[in-house]
Amino acid sequence: MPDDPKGPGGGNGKPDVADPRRDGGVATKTRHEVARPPRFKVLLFNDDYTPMEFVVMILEQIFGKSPSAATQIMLQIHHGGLGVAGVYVLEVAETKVSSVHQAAERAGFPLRAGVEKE
Ligand code: TYC
Repeated sequence: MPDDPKGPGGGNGKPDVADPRRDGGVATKTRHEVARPPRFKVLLFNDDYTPMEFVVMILEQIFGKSPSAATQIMLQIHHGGLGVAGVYVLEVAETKVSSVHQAAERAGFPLRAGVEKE
């Protein structure tokens, strides 16, 4: 194959940011690590009415916890008022919260969840 006459930038007129020498003239540091998006805890809150077994089931089915981890987290919530069900990027965390509320409402329990920045 002959050299691409458009050059390394691909000829689309945009600065070739992948090459730190062709960053469009903006002062940048050479990147050694990939950017890490912020993480968010999904919290579950205690209440007086949701059965323990239901919370354990939620922790297993929605948060992928083992039966023993789910039981430990449920007991932490029961005794401490709240607990961390998992840590995710924001969009995933918000989807988990919606799944918890949907399952709880469907079952007629007042279980509540929320998101907190790590
Ligand atoms: N406190 C509830 C009970 O005694 C159990 C429970 C645990 C409820 C955790 C919610 O997030 C919760 N049945």
